[in-house]
Amino acid sequence: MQLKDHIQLSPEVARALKENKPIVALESTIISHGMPYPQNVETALNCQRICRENGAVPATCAIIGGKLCAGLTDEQIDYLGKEGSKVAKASRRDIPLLIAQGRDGATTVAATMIVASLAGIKVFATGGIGGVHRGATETMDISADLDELAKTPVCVICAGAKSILDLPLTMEYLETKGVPVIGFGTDELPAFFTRKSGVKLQWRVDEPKLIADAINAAHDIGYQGGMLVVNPIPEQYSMDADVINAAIDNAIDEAKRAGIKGKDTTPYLLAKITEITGGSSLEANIALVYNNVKVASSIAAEL
Ligand code: PSU
Ligand code: MN
Repeated sequence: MQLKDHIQLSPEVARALKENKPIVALESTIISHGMPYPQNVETALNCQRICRENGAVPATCAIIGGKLCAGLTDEQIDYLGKEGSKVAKASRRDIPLLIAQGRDGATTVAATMIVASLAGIKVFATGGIGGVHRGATETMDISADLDELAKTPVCVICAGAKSILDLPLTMEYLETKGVPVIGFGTDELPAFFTRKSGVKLQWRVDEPKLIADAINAAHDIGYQGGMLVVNPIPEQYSMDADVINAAIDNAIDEAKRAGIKGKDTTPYLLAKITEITGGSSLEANIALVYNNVKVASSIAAEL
């Protein structure tokens, strides 16, 4: 088999690629493992709508029946949301065997970057990326998302990373790996639920056009790796730092006590935080994803 036999583009995505129209990739771990049903499905469908309203074609990515899919039907999105954690969480390391077994996988940021890149999609919007976990000096728990950003030429738009992670160490790691981290209208790394983290950024850009120019330049020169655009949660949805940080500390304690490890850590913490905050963190999470999809669409339109 060849590469094209492993990839399945939706008709809308295939047409947009042929006609060089703006396209935004979207991930599916956030659907199956990042949010509860039915908010996960509602959010995924709304992301697609927001893309279209902003002139871009949405390409929600997943592995379905062993195919690397860019562009899903509403039924497939509903399936990924309803099945939830029964669907494999698919990161880079899981791709070959899921294909070989003809199985389904909800793709993480790392795996979605791989699918997007193979399909020829340059821009990808999500909520938050994985990173260096707190205590990583002991556990070595560092998300494969970070190494993917150093390898695969896709620009990821996110709201920074949750402080379930060690944000200063995450930035150090990205610096070592040579990943451009660009603040969209900010000098500071946003902390997902809040607009500030205290971690300064090297680059601030206020116009989508300049980011698009940088993406084009990177592709022109065959630059290895992607870029990370960090876009703060809109003011009116940002959470009280003390409230959310207490919830996060609490969730991390519970994860430790329950002995959660490896790929289960992030989904466990996300669910716990939603539970502890009585859903208010989920509302903020959804709002910031929509905002990222909007910015990603405007970047894709300028390519
Ligand atoms: N952070 C979030 N929401 C998410 C994730 C991270 O705020 O849904 C998901 C993304 O799919 C990300 C993955 O790529 O978790 C990272 O998992 P890990 O830390 O196991 O690499
Ligand atoms: Mn991990």
